This record gives sequence, structure tokens and C-alpha cells, in this order.
Amino acid sequence: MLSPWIGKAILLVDLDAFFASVEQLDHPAWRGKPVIVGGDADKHGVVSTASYEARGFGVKSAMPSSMAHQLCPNAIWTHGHFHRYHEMSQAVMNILIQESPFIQQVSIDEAFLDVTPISPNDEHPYLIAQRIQEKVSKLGVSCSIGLGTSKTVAKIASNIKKPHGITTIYPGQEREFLAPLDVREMSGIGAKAQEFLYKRSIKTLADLALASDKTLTTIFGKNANMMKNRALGIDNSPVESTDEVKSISNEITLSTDATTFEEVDAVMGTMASKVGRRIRKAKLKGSTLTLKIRFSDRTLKTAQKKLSEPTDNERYCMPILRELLQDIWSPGMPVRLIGVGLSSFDMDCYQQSLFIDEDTEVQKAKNEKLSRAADALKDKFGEQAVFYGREIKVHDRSTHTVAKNPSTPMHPSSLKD
Ligand code: TTP
Ligand code: MG
Repeated sequence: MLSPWIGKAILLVDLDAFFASVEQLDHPAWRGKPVIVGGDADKHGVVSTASYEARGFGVKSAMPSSMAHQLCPNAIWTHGHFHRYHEMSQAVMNILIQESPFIQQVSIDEAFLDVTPISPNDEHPYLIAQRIQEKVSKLGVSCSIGLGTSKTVAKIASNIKKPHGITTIYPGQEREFLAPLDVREMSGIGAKAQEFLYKRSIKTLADLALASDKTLTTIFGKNANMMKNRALGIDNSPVESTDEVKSISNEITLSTDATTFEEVDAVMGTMASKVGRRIRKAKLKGSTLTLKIRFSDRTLKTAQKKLSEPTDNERYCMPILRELLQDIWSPGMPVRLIGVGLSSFDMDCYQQSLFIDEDTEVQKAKNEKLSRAADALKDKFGEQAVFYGREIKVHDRSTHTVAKNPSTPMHPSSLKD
């Protein structure tokens, strides 16, 4: 018998060993075996994710592939099949949308859902979580769910029972649940913040809630108070449906660093064509173009240009992206991540340039025709149907999109880091 649920109810649904589970679904012979999705060990690759069988040997996301090989020499390796992960992610999001219109997708395999019982939809949130798990299982993958009164609690709870668990923190139990947990469990606290806090004997969320404002401000700045409240289970941030598009971007983390112009240009071309396709689907045109590069030492550089006219065409963007690239990168510098984005979808988008140059117009028409033909083919035969020239190579080198931005056409993403 379930205790009644009074008040706000938020679910965080997170797929289990997502990329590896899709691989096991698509390759029945791999089921029940250690599977690793990642880059090649001899090219300094890293692990994207590992099946739970491989995790038993200590293999983890972001671990160097060479180490994963040592820990689990018999694992089955794959570079990954990104269109399948995207497809599966969409199918899961469709299940969630049927359960509540208040959905916030936060990564390719994760979304918050507000399922607060309000008459006439006053079904117990736990039953909704159970139904979601069943429907997701029918797709051939599994998910874990955290249920709580806030996004903070739901997110932390979702990690407690994995795989295929539901962890419920009833209203009023938040503080007791959070208190003994390691500070690292909280979103926004990474390895560096953890080290800083540990040095000051702040190890659990209870310690964090009691820490001085001065210490918390040193590490979290203007978010100090918010973090303290969250450690106490106080978090009123809403599940924000993300329909309003402010920018459309795609980024990719490479399994091995790109160092030559040819390599970087090929990846940039692929990201630009993904952005182009999404922006055309959304029927928008953007007038600010952004290029983002993360180097192997994790430093990040971005370059931006206001375009002379709004565009939805990657071919128009490529020469400008190459100029931007020159500003922030020189051949030989090892590149780990490349992102391309278009933004500024204001009224200017719909204005035509006042000075029409005939040659440019002819080229523009040609570009448009080519892009639309490619879109039509991709609509019919899938994302992998058409590649532009050098793009093809990218699919052998890239392991995953790590942007906390799934490439859903109407999902906004920011290139800010
Ligand atoms: P996660 O949800 O963090 O991990 P997961 O789904 O593989 O495993 P878990 O059961 O713990 O949720 O990430 C979702 C996918 O994102 C993951 O399957 C692969 C990709 N990813 C990377 O490529 N690199 C990374 O470092 C991480 C953390 C994830
Ligand atoms: Mg997951």
C-alpha cells in the first residue's frame, strides 16, 4: 500500500548504461557480456560507457581505453552507432511526453518530468514511474528513476538503485536522505570542488548544509546559498519545458584528438551540417555563428561572428567557420571537442539582404537546393544517408556527443560552458 503523495512530485528518468545497452539490444550475441563503447586504446581513446557486465571489472566512462583493456581484456569493443542512440533517445522521450507535458530533457538519456498529482490527474507518482519503466523496457533498454519533491532530490535518488531501480523519497524525507551522502552526489560538484570541500572537512551533504557562507562563497560564488539550500533538500527550480529555441548547436567529443586541418575541418563540417538540418527543420535562420573548441588539456575557446545575413545553410557557414577556426586554433594543437552553433533568431532572420549580388544569389540558390535535397534523403533514409565530402571520416573518429544537449530539433542548447 503506497503512502499518499502530497505536493510536488518530480521524476528523473535516466537510461542504464545507455550506449552499451543499445549495442546489446542490436547485437543479441553481446547480451550478458562485457561491452565497451569507446575509442581505440592505441589512439589514446577513452571509454564512452560500459555495460554493467564490464563495470564489474572496474571499467567506467571517461577512463582511458588502454586501462579498460587491462581491466577487462575480453570485453567486446565498439566505436558506437550514434544515429541509433539518438533514435532510441527519441523513442524514450516520446514515452515520457505521454505521461506528462512538463518535461525537461537534460541529456541524451536523461529527463525530468513533473508528475505532481493534481485533480483530475492525481495518480500516485510512483505508479507513473513504474509504468514508465515498463514501457521503456518494452523498447529493449532499461532505466532507473528517482522520485522526489525537487529536481535535486530526484536526480540524486535516480543514482541510488541502478540498473532498473526506482528510488522514492517521500515529501518530508529529503533532509534525512541527503544528509549522509557524499558531496559529489550533488549536481554541480565535480572532482575539484569535492577536493576543495574535503580539505575543509566538508564531506557529506549534511556538512555542506552547515558550512560557513564564506567557505561556500569561495567555491560556489553567487550560487553558494542555492547549494546550501539544495543540500537541505530545498530546491524550487521548475521543470522547464525547453520549447523556445534560443540557439541550435551540435558538438562532439572525439575519441582521439584531431590535430590536422583536414581532420578538424571534417568534424566541423559534420557539426555544421547537423546544425543546418536542425535549423531548417525548425524553420529558423540564425545570424550569429559560433565555433567552440576544447583542447586535450580541457581549455575551451570559442569564436563568434555576426553574419551579414541570417542563414539556415551549412555551406554558407563553412568558409566563415574556417576563418573563426584560424582565430582560435593552429594545426598541431590537439582538439578534443568541436561544437558549431547558430543563434540570434530575431526578426532580422526574415529580412533579405538589401544588396543583392548576382553571383552570390546563384551560389545561395545552389546551396539551398543541395541542402534541401540532402534533407529529403535523410528524412527518407535516415541521418546516415548523406554526407558531404570529407564528413565521412568523422564517423570513424567520434565516439559520442557529450553535450548535455540531445540533438532533438526543437531542443535549445547553449554553447556556453
Ligand atoms: P550516463 O547516463 O552518465 O551513463 P550511462 O547511461 O552509460 O550509465 P548509467 O547506467 O550510469 O546511467 O551517460 C549517458 C550516455 O552518455 C552514455 O551511455 C554514454 C555517454 N557518455 C559518454 O560518452 N562519456 C561520458 O563520460 C559519460 C558520463 C557518458
Ligand atoms: Mg544513463
